Amino acid sequence: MATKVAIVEEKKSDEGPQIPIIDIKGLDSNDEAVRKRCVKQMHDAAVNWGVMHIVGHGIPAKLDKLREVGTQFFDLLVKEKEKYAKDQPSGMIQGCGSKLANSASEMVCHLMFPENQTDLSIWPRKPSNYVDVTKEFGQNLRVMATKIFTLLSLGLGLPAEKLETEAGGMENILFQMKINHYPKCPQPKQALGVEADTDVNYLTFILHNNVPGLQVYYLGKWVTAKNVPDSIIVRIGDSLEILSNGLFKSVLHRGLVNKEKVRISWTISAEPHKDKVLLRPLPKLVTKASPPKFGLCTFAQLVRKKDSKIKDKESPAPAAA
Ligand code: AKG
Repeated sequence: MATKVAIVEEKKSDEGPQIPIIDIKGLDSNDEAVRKRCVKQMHDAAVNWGVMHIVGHGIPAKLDKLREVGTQFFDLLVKEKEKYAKDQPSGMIQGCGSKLANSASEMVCHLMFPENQTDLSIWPRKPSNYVDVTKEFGQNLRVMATKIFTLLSLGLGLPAEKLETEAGGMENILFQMKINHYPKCPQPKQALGVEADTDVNYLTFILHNNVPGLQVYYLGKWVTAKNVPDSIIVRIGDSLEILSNGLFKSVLHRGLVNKEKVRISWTISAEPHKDKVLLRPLPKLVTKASPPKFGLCTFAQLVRKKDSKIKDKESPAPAAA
């Protein structure tokens, strides 16, 4: 039976602009006007917001199952979870650990797709159906990701498959699963679950246990993502902003903790292989009127550049001689 999670009452959720909701069933419609409307809605959301709620994806039952096994994993005793502890000194970045802004938080990470590159030995073994449920969800999510790339590609005036192919296709777009577990926080205003940042990847797919906390920055204000039944939130990241020559917005976001409820979120990052994909504005989007806004780089180079910018910001200014 699926775990039922109470929805925390959202205050002021109807005030001001809200993250757009896009029903992607429209892509498969026989009616051309419906398909065109769906493409336009997706394009406008990617350009103006860089984030959207996706509904009509056809996998609601899988979301409940995924929430159930993830929640059960975090209910395990610490000793059991330590079996999956990240081995950071050895460079192993998958596993279970605590690297969020709020150190009481925990997370578990592992590659989910392509399946031939995953290492099942580091996926949680408990609950016993974790692997099957997560694998099945991954296969469904991969299909949905193609639909999103297709809609975005058509919205840019490109052939349907162009954007995903340029992004690395089935082999070189990696899907990394991360489950964040944020304990209740008596002083939520003093702590952030995830600090404000943009994603460095192409797309992030997010679901949570119906406890709101994700905020995105829109027109000078933080907007909280409301609970939209059965939706998967999709955020645009820096790598897709580059391919679109700056047309799509890599959205600034942060994650809040909750005073009364444990918050769990599942984020699946779709990102380029670290050195097999060259990121650069797609040639069709570069014109005299719209020169390239970004240079050529691999994902590994982009990540390094971003990390060093963050470090520069954090390190104190050198003392005057
Ligand atoms: C992240 O882990 O990158 C997030 O943005 C988490 C979002 C959330 O907890 O809702």
